[in-house]
Amino acid sequence: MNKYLILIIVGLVILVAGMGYRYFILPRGQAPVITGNVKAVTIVAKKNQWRFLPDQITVIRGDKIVATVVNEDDYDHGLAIDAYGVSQRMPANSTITIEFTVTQEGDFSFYCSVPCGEGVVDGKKRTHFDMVGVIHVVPASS
Ligand SMILES: [Cu+2]
Repeated sequence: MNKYLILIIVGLVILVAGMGYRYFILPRGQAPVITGNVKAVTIVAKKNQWRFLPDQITVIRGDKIVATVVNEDDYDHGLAIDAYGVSQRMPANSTITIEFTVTQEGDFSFYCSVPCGEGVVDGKKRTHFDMVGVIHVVPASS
């Protein structure tokens, strides 16, 4: 048999197996959801506070998140959300925009991905490692 014909048949078998898994085996709750809705959020790295505000964000599963991220500090920070493949440097005194779609339900942490030092805020020591937050992705029906 022609080797190209064999390659095409193998390719078709893989394609059909993938579609079969997606439509017949993968539980409905685990399939990615995309609503097409856009949700704008603003996250601010507060000046000399080593914190993101807000540090708790609730969004609806399937929405596209357009995050305006403000760095008020005179030094760089970063914003990383491992679950959604986001990792972006936030240059000093700047505003950046990050877009991603929250296709899966759950609580996903975000954090500063650039070592940014430490300081004392209201008598308490705060550091780079305190720059964390959570994105709560809830189902559309709740
Ligand atoms: Cu940091």
